[in-house]
Amino acid sequence: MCGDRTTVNGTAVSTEKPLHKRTPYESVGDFLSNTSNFKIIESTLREGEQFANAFFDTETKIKIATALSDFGVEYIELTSPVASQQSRDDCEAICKLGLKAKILTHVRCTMEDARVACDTGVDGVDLVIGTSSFLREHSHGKDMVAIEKAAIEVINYVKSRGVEVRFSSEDSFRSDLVDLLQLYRAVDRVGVNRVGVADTVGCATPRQVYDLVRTLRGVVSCDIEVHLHNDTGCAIANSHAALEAGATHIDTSVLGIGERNGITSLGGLMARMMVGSREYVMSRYKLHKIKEIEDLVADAVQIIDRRRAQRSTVSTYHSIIPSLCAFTHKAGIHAKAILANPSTYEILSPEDYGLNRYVHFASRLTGWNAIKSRVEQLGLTMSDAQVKEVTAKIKLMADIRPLAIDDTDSIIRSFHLELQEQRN
Ligand code: AKG
Repeated sequence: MCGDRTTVNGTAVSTEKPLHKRTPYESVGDFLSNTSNFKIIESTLREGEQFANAFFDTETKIKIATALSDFGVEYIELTSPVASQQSRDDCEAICKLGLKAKILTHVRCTMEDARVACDTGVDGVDLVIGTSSFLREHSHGKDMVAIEKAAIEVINYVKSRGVEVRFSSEDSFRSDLVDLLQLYRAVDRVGVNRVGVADTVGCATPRQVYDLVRTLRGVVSCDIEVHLHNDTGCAIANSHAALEAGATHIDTSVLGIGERNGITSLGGLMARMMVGSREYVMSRYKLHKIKEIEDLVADAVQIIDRRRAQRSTVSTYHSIIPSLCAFTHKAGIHAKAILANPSTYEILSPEDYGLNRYVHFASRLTGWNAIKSRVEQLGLTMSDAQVKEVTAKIKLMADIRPLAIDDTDSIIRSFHLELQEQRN
């Protein structure tokens, strides 16, 4: 009855909906929907650091974290402190800034990682472990029983440290639904603060996201976070579908940067949510700051030229499908699995596009499996222990400045030379 006037306590009031609230697609509000009640977990400084071109020094991380907190995001997620010494120092430094946003760090679901994470002073720890058969086989080798046991032990530990804890199943959409629900129910029972659903390879459609989150909503009482990759261009639509189904937290990154084609972009999500939830968005987030933040990050990862060509409030870089980096794999755990079986982290094949797969091996996030593969490509021979030693040297250098392929190759070659000299 848009446009009607009615009387409340004797006073005539207009019941007409403001223009921005009217859409031709309005339906009876779903009681599950959180489209006007969600929180943002901003992961530019974690997922975004996994973007092929990203190298954030301490000063840049502090600028980005401060700008995001000022913008209004509720949480800022940082790279694992276990990734490198500088990652740990930066995490501690950001925790000490006293930002309004809560600071999280993202670690593997192990006691070793959780201990280091809790020692940094973060407000919350995001735990992750792969649950699809791809990742169970090629990443960590654990079955569901072992995953549940580890999850409960680590969650209890983080809680005992008085730190907020989230548990996420990597590659949720290619995991067995029954296994997944059983695992989520078990972690909910021990009092996890949030469970995370991850579309790790970007294969899910909005309908599949809606169905899984809605089912999960009936199984757990804790909050539900979603982490949605953009390989098939559905990340923003999937985020909206997740909120409609009852998700409470959405992971974003500025410009959508991340592994391969990245994840839900902060600017894109804001644009989507402004249409149906303008009041909520305007009450929490300083939208007028988004351009400044996008420029800050675009400068830091050197994609400014592309953006200038296509300026928009909806981030454009990762809307190019497949983007230049769609088949680039950077994080240590990704590299290990992708080298064993490309399907672990790819839903599309580079060959179909006439492109090549690239396993990044020159950053602080690089793991020893990627270096082992490079050592082999260079025709050199080293034991696993020696590869781990040279990986530590590469990470040390990568903490200081961005490394080119040649830099990494010369660290490997000179280490190999030293080994040969020791032998002679
Ligand atoms: C992914 O699965 O793509 C991740 O980056 C981890 C997501 C999560 O921790 O929820």
